[in-house]
Formats: sequence, structure tokens, C-alpha cells
Amino acid sequence: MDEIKNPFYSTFIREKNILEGYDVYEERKLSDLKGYFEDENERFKMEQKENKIIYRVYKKNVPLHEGELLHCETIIEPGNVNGEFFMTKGHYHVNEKCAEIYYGQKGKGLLVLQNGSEFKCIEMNPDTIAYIPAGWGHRTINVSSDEPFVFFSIWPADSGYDYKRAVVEPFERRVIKFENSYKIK
Ligand code: S6P
Ligand code: ZN
Repeated sequence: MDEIKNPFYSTFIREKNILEGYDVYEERKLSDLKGYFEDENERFKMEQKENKIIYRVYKKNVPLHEGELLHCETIIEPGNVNGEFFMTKGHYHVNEKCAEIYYGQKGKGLLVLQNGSEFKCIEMNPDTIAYIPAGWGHRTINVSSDEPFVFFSIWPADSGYDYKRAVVEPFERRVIKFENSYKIK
């Protein structure tokens, strides 16, 4: 796509957790998160039994140029792998000058941020607006056991995704089910 000449819109259908008018749909199942959970044996067993969707992403396409903005909806299902809550893979932006904004819409989530030896966690509730500064790795976790966590993201179109760095420098904080809530270890 070279340029956008006309304004456009899409609509998030709250009752169905679907973005009407999306261009790209991605789903990440248990099998796509091999190696991401602490208990890999349990993840594999769960995958063999039923390869559940962990999260879904609905995106709009824009040209990947400086000045354009990407935006999407992410829906993380409730669940855990031996107590570790369902979460996104997490990534850094290839372009380290690119920040991002997350807006919580439904459910209860946690945004885990990492920058070298620094960590931050932000609780994401409906209407929480979180700012992810340039250079920080980011991952989201659904900390509810019974409802999806839904959030909206906006970020510069020339950010790129660096998933490898999140593997080489893994997120050191893990988010575990604890009583009716969670704990961070
Ligand atoms: C993109 C933004 C989100 C995530 C999405 C899935 O910069 O941070 O849209 O892509 O939540 O997470 P991940 O880590 O699998 O890309
Ligand atoms: Zn991002």
C-alpha cells in the first residue's frame, strides 16, 4: 500500500469481541507459543489435548511509512499454563524511536514492560490508557480466569516488530494465578 487518500473507520463490536471492517486477522494458539511459558511440558500437553486460541488480533492496513499510524484490537482469552496466565508473545519495536499507546476496553490485564534491567507493570482495566515509551519491550497478560481481556493499540507504522530480542532477552517477570488474583514473580 503506497498512500491513504481517504479517511476510513472500523467498528469494535463489544458483544462479539470482533473488529468489523478489519483488514488482517491473526490468531495465536498454544502451538504458536512454544517456549514462551515456564512449564513447556504442560503447554505441550495442553496443545495435544486441544490447541486453544490464546489471543486474536484484528488490524487495519496502512502504508508502513513514517507519519502513518497502525492500530489494532487484541483479545486475550482467559486461561493459564500450570498457573501462568495466558499472554502475548511480547516484542520490542525494531525502530527504537517508536512508542505506543494501549487503551484497555474489557476485562482485566497486566502490561509488563522491560528495558534492560528495568521492569514496570501497569494494571490495565477498562479505560486505562498506558504509554509505552520508545525502547521498552512489552507484553500483555490476561489476569482474569473467566473473561477475555481486550485492548486497543496505536503505534507508528514504521515501528516494526522485534520478536527475536524478546527471546534473547526474555521477559523476566512471570504472572501467576494466585488465589482469586495474580502474583508477579
Ligand atoms: C503492536 C502492539 C500490539 C501487539 C499485539 C500482539 O506494536 O504492541 O498490537 O502486536 O497485542 O502481541 P504480540 O507481542 O504477539 O505482537
Ligand atoms: Zn508494540
